[in-house]
Parts: sequence; C-alpha cells; structure tokens
Amino acid sequence: MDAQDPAALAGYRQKLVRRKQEWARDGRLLGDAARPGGERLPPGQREVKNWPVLDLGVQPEIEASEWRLRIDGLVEAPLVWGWQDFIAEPQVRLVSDIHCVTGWSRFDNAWSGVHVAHLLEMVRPKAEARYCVFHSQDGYTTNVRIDRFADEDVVLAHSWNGLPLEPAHGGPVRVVIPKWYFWKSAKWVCRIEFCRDDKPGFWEVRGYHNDGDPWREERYG
Ligand SMILES: Nc1nc2c(c(=O)[nH]1)N[C@H]1C(S)=C(S)[C@@H](COP(=O)(O)O)O[C@H]1N2
Ligand SMILES: [Mo]
Repeated sequence: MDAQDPAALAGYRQKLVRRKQEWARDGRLLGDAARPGGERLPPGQREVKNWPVLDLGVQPEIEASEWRLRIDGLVEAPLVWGWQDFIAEPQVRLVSDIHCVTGWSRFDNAWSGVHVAHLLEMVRPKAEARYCVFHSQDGYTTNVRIDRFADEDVVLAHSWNGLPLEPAHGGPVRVVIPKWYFWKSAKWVCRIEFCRDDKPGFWEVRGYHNDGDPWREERYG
C-alpha cells in the first residue's frame, strides 16, 4: 500500500506542472526558492533530531472509524472520505524536511498518504478557485494559494517514518506542505475548502505572514 511507484509519481508531476502553470498568475511560486550554496537549513533555523509538538493546547483524539475529510467549495466534484475510502486511494511515500517558524527544522521525514495530485484529479477545482483553506478538528484554520497546495511534495499524510501519525502530530491525517513553514501544515484536517478569495487562517490573522517561505524568512506579517 505504501510502496512508492516512480512511474505514478512522474505522472503526477506532469499533471501538476500543467495545472500550476495555469494557476501561477505571477509565477512567483514556480520553481524552488533560492538556496544559497545548496544550503539545507534555511536562515535563522537550527536542526533538531526530536520532533516537537506545537498546537493550540487541544489535541483531539479521533478514532479512524469516526474520521471524515470533506473536500468542497469551488470544485466540480466535492467528496467526503471516511478512513476506509482514504486508505483505499492510491498511496505515496515522500521524504521532506520540516521548518517551523519558531526556529527548528527536522530533516528527512518520510510521509505516507494520498498525493495532492490524486485529490485534485478527483475533486477537479473550478477555474475560479485560487486558494485553499484547511479546517481542523481543533478549530484551527490555515490558508494557502492553490498552486502551492498543488506542489508535487504535498501529501495528506497518515504515517510518519513508517508509523501511524500520532494524535499529537495530527493523526489520523494531517496536511504536509514542505515548502512552507510548518504552521501551514494542518493537523487533524477535517475539511479542505477551495475558494476564489483568500481567507487568512488562525495564525495569519494574528500576525504571521500570509505565505511562509522559510528561504525568504516569511515569518511575520
Ligand atoms: N490543527 C492544527 N494544526 C496545526 C497547528 C494547530 O495548532 N492545530 N499548529 C501548526 C503549527 S504552528 C506547527 S509548527 C505545526 C506543528 O506540528 P507538530 O506538532 O506535528 O510538530 O502544526 C501546525 N498545524
Ligand atoms: Mo509553528
């Protein structure tokens, strides 16, 4: 189930490039941000080997059997996945680094779950859709541009380094958007809403940057 299929990933990548070209109005998000001298640790970050837990102090315990993910808003085919539906979808395994705005980075996290390209293929965002808002079971929300959500390294993850994602880290399922600071990666995600207009989320209305590129230190507003 978790086996990574290089041909499938290459196919996803091609489809995403096409979509992203349509979506990237100003092209600013296309390609990788500058990494001076092939650096791996963005400016102002330090590497940690553990995995800190950060949230609003509420860690919902969600039974897999109770878990639901709704994908709606400006899409042709809204859907609701239960746990069995979700794990029956094609699975990928992707390795990426975490960069938290509070200053820690954690390298080489292996995420297993459903690739964003597959999700986009199923729900088919309408032409007017430009942003996504993630809604979580603890009341948290966060927003991303649709072309950033469509990056080939974005995954709806249920496992980390081969183990089911712990409740503290957002299990059963969290979003992982490696190219942004980790506050954009919603834990306990229960709804993904596609919108025409941007809707700044919990931290974005409290002074965090609306984007969150660690290489540009887009930390605070
Ligand atoms: N639902 C939800 N998702 C969330 C948060 C939260 O409070 N609630 N915090 C964000 C922040 S600020 C960070 S740094 C990461 C932390 O994820 P971790 O606890 O797995 O390290 O989750 C992000 N996603
Ligand atoms: Mo964070």
